[in-house]
Amino acid sequence: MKRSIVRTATCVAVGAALLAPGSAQAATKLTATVGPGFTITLKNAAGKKVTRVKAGAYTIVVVDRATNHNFHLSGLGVNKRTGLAFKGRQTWNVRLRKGTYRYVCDPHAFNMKGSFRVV
Ligand SMILES: [Cu+2]
Repeated sequence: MKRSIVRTATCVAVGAALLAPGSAQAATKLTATVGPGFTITLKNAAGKKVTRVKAGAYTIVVVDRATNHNFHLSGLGVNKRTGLAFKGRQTWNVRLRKGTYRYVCDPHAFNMKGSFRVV
């Protein structure tokens, strides 16, 4: 009886340590969307267009809705893209560093593009 109480207390303590702020920073989630029309966007969890974010770990869910468009993100330490013919969802775990990052649809980079600052 006594032993099981000790074990329970240990589990709670370990769980609390994992959730403690700063101990293991969770990645910030962003959503990238391209297509089906000639649109490309990168939004935060609040649904706002990303223009400026803090350096750190990010999980980018890429929703590629067309086989004639792709999503290509590039910047310091990052160069990732979906295949042009690919249609579906991908999840990218990236570390964004200070600087400017750009995203485009490669075949339509002239007007399907965006950028944001990492500070
Ligand atoms: Cu395109």
